[in-house]
Amino acid sequence: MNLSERASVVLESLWLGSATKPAAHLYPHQWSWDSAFIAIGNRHHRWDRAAVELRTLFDAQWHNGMVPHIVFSDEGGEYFPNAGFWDVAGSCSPAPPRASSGICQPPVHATAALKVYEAQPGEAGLGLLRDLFPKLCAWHDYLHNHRAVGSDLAEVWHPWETGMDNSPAWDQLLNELVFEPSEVPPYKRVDNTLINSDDRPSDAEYDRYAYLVENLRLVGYQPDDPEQLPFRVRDVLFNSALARAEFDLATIAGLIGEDGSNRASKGDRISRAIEESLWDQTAGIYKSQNAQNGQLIESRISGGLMPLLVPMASDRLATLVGTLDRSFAVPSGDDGFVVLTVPEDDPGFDAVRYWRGPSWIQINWLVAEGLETNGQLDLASQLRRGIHNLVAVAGFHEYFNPRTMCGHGTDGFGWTAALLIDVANRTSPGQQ
Ligand code: 9WN
Repeated sequence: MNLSERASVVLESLWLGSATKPAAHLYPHQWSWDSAFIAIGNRHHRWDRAAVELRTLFDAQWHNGMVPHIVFSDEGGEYFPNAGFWDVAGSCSPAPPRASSGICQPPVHATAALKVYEAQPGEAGLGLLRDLFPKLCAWHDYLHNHRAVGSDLAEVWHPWETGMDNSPAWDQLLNELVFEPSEVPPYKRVDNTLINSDDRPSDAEYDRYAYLVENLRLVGYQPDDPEQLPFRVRDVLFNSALARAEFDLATIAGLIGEDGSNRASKGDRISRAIEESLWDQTAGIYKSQNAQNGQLIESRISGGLMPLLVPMASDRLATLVGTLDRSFAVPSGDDGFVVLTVPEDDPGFDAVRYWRGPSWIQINWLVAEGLETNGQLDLASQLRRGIHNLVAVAGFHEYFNPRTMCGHGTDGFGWTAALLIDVANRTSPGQQ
């Protein structure tokens, strides 16, 4: 069996009937941005599933347009925080249509929908786009109307919304939270009973995650006054994904005969705000902003490369590619490289702990996509080869230490398998 076929077996084993769980035990329900990446992989061999995956996710869309970060499945297993802990039915009015979490994840869905369409650009693809278009518009409008507080950039209100949950970028904000132990609802972790706890966040971090969920639950996850929230970040990855998704939504509009000009102008506005507010010239990288005081968050993390997802001005592009090469790129095989989440010389770097250094395949895939968007075709190919080389040696893990070519976190991971399929379909057939 070649690597792509083995990846298909992984995805098959994770199928829940109408969506794919990210991993068999650690993440046993549907996750928002995982599903987008899984659809991007499935479009090559299981187009039907790619389409169902996106439809199922959007069936759980809230009345205010938010796409929740977890959609709980009856087929799924034990997870913390479970549906009861979020209690969205008891806390929100109107109640969301499905059991879900009360927060969201990076908006990569229009990008995924367009890629799924491109694999089947006939009536089936157009039908999917027609169904998803109003839902994608409502999702993006939720972010503009409820998350862009005094800025064109959307805010995240929990580290889990960034997708890079345990990044050192959030350490200071989490450490500065002021709360009584009684404000942390009782909970029991499951994750550290399933995999090596050295790979996972600490208990002190989980207390803060649980406290932030409780804070949001108390206001039905829809605060009247977001400025009172204790964690508010204008995350660079989240907003770069949104800018790209607006341009992709404009393309979708054109394909189905709708007017997409307002989507493109929203994409322009966000891109401009990223350039104006999130660029750190001295560090040569974009940084997220603490919305409470407007200051940039010091850590250099791979999320700061994501403005590549839209076309950039040539001087910044050259600087950013230099930073990528100097601080993030690690060789992977003889003819490729991959990107770390945190540079090795950063004080927050940890080679194996979740989001504090290792390479994640979806981040690498996004960077390759961004390099291609900006005409850096050789680099994009080397990065895709690096992804392929890493997975070929280490297997379908959740994330990797590229220095040792070892996998970490859980195994049999959904987006690793899916994006391997996508990468293999874009490189020479011999590599599959
Ligand atoms: C919390 C599912 C998710 C990914 C996130 C990743 C991790 C969850 C967790 O797993 O987060 O959402 O329990 O740690 O950080 O990016 O979507 O794969």
